[in-house]
Amino acid sequence: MLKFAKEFHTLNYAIRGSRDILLFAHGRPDGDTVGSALALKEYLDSLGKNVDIACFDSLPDYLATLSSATFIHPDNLDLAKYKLIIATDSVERGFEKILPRISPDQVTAIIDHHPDITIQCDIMIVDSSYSSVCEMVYNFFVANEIKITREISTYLMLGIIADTGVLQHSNTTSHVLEIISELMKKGAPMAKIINATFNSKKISTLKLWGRAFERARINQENGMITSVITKADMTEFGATTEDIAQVATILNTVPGTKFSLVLSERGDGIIKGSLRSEKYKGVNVSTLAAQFGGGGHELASGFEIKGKIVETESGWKIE
Ligand SMILES: [Mn+2]
Repeated sequence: MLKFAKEFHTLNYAIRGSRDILLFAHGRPDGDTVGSALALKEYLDSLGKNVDIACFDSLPDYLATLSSATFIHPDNLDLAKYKLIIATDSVERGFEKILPRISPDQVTAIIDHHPDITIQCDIMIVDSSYSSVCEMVYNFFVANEIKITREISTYLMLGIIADTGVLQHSNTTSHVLEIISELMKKGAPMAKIINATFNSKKISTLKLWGRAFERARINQENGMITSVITKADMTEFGATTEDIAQVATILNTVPGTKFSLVLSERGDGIIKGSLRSEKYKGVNVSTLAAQFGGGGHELASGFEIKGKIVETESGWKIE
């Protein structure tokens, strides 16, 4: 039997019984939170529901070719009017701020594939063995025998392509490839999705990457490849935090390294550490992230610390 079959049925029952439904996408939205929210919205629209998507940030520019959806800041919504609220992907990036404003007679649901989720909702569909929330939402559609339209297939593929790094990360299971095949049959434009998410690079991105790659150093003792990105770099190239996202993944491809660490300044004195590894390298980066109060997956995790990145004669250091 399909995992979460019971929860998927309960969620669909709640959907059918609610007229006003709110979907919640996490802050600094990525392809998975966007794709899963938009796929669900397509379905809810087809049922004639009143649906809004709440997010603390707007839809990123690079996804504008795939959707013209509007994300609404939660402060601009009457949260009390929604009978059902569904949060998708990495829900501890904003949803925890919404929950205290929800009354007990509203139904809440989480669909997430991040480990160590601590918030509690009425319907919990959380399992870190999935590649993406879009994979889980695909299973939701299958469990409820919901028709997967071309639009739904496009949005689901977006999330899977984004979270598997175009089917390259170790979370690309045979089941993921079966789903991709099904979504292609339904009309999902795979090349267009890959172009939108990975293949088109702004000049600001390339310049920032160039700077980060130039600074990369390998520690021969532990196999760590590391680099830093300062606030000044971001300003110089007009780069956004989205431009940083793939640096750690690319550094991790250098032969002979065991894992990558990219430290980037995010303003307000916060430095974000992004860690990546690969299964065959035998390093669990989530334990490293945990040492700095962070978390995530075995092969992709992160943490935040307070400080500033400063260049010294012997290299970079955190003050
Ligand atoms: Mn995800």
